[in-house]
Amino acid sequence: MKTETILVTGANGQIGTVLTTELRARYGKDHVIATDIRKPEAPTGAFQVLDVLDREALFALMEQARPSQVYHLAAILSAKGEQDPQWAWEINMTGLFNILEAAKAFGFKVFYPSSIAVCGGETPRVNTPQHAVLQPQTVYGISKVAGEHWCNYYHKKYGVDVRSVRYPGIIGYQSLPGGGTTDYAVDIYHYAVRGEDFTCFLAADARLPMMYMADAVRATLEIMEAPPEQIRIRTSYNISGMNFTPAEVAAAIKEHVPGFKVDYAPDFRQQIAESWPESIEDEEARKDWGWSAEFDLPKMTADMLEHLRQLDY
Ligand code: AKB
Repeated sequence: MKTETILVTGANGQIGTVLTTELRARYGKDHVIATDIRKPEAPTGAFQVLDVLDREALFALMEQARPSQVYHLAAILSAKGEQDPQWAWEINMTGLFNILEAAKAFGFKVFYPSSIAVCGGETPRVNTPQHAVLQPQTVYGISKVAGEHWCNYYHKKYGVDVRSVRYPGIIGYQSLPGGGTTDYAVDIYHYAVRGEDFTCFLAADARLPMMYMADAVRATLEIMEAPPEQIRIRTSYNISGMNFTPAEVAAAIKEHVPGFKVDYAPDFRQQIAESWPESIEDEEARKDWGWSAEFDLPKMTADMLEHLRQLDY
């Protein structure tokens, strides 16, 4: 087992919960410090309350813990960010600045999650290339584009080893998302397993890039473990898993849950979805650090349903 100390911000979130568990399996539960703004109901290892906006507290924790890697997941997502744009900007940008400044001072490696939300406006929507025009339409997307460039700046100017991927919508049975435009694709499975009808907040044909949690966590760990010379892009890498519409995921679920009913009531999130890609081209990640997704829609659906059926609702 490896013995360095790893720190995760936003560890109670959708990806943080699963990534922390995986890191603990690899590094030992006391070598992975989970942090979040609130305590989890049942901590599964070392935990510290941390507000990423509190630079003094963040520096004190880094000084004391001396992590070798920090996974900076604390952020406000696309839909929630639109409810209070300046608050979302403050959390997403000041939080990142505090982490990058601490990385400069203490010399740890950083993982920064970007998103397909960097796309918008004139970005090509089909097989979106790595190097495309980025005109995001949400404050979340604007903060992620700016964040990617600040990561690149800290790498070039101060030598901070910061690595990043643009996550598509992430689907997993272990945790619930909060405040995103792709959240429907997790909720729909829970409704199906509970035997309830589902109303989707996106239109039936709103195609978006998605990825199963197992692939997303593996991508995160693989980019962090790659030799530094293989990480040529220090803004953020496109990574692709699968893409589908709400109607297609509903049909995939109906193969296992024949009576499942879905209707559609698109709200403000439909407009966000329409500004995002339908599919992603990830040649650079494949070439540079060997990225390749394993799950497609049928394989993910079978696995999601199998795990969710074990939950006691
Ligand atoms: C969201 O929907 O905001 C996120 C994302 C794609 O970054 N899941």
